Amino acid sequence: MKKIVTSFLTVLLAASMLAACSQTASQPGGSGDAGGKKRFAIIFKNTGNPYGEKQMEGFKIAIEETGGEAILKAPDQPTAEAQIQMIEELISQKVDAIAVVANDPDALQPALKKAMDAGIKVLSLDSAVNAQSRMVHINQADPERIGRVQIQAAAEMIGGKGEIAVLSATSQATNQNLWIEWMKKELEDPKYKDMKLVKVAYGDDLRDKSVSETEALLKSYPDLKAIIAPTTVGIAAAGKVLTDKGLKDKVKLTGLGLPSEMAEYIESGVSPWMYLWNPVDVGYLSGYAADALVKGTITGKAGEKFTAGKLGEKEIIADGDGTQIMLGDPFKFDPSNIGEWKQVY
Ligand code: RAM
Repeated sequence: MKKIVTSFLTVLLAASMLAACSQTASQPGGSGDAGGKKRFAIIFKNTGNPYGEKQMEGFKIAIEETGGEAILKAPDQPTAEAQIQMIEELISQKVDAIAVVANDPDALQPALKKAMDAGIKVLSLDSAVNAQSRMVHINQADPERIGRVQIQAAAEMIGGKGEIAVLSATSQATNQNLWIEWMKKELEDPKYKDMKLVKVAYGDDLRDKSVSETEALLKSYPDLKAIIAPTTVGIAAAGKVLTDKGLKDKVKLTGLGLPSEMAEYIESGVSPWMYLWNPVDVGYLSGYAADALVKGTITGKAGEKFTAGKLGEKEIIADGDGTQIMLGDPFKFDPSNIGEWKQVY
């Protein structure tokens, strides 16, 4: 019996080695079985986030405009481990580029370095990986402006007085953590001396958790005057909780929201105004940057320029010890324009 099993395993092993060889042979230069097309992967933080879907949609449009094939991925949970597994799979599939919206700034480094060593072009967008793990980062807007403007908005909404809380995404999210750092710097200005940040809560960009974290904030801080949610999932969840509890006039809400999800709360006054950028464009710019990296038009160095389709010419600029490409400025959504924008994204 043992002999039969052993020889069966030997045959199986030989067959799988053959299969592996033929797979490698059919994927010269990494362009694989996409009919000679280059393959560009994007990995978002997690599934179930309409903002992420819009970003991936923009990436796909750009990749198709440039003649490539887009691979859209997102794990169920917003963890680094799940993204590492996806990166490993994409390395073995020999894709040409990987664009990642990181769930952790440092944890993806070994996997992304392995990808770059294998000749795969690596970039991050929206939520960055550290400078060693990428060739370039695609930034939606200046993090300082994004952070400061949210404190300025909350201060205006509550007359510069009272307790405020932040409802964020995950505790490891590079983008939200950077924005929160800038919020704290803005709060150091003496003009905010009567405002107090009592808590940063994490809803993990999961709808139910964001709802329960909002409820917990309201319970723990009965005098809370404002919630700042720098995440589209968080702000929509908080909007629903404040609406359901009839707290519109007691607790103000601002942050970063998707107009299509936030229109009802902007119109009702639960969130007097909020900010965002065009997530489709963040993905689109990333698609063109990935294409330029693969074609060798850019290598990720500051000063290099390329044409990003309908967005026109873009330049790579320094970002700490790495580089980035900036999309634009955060945009303010209020009752005067939300009706128009809710149709767009
Ligand atoms: C959520 C995600 C995303 C962030 C937006 C503002 O959708 O956390 O990364 O950029 O909010």
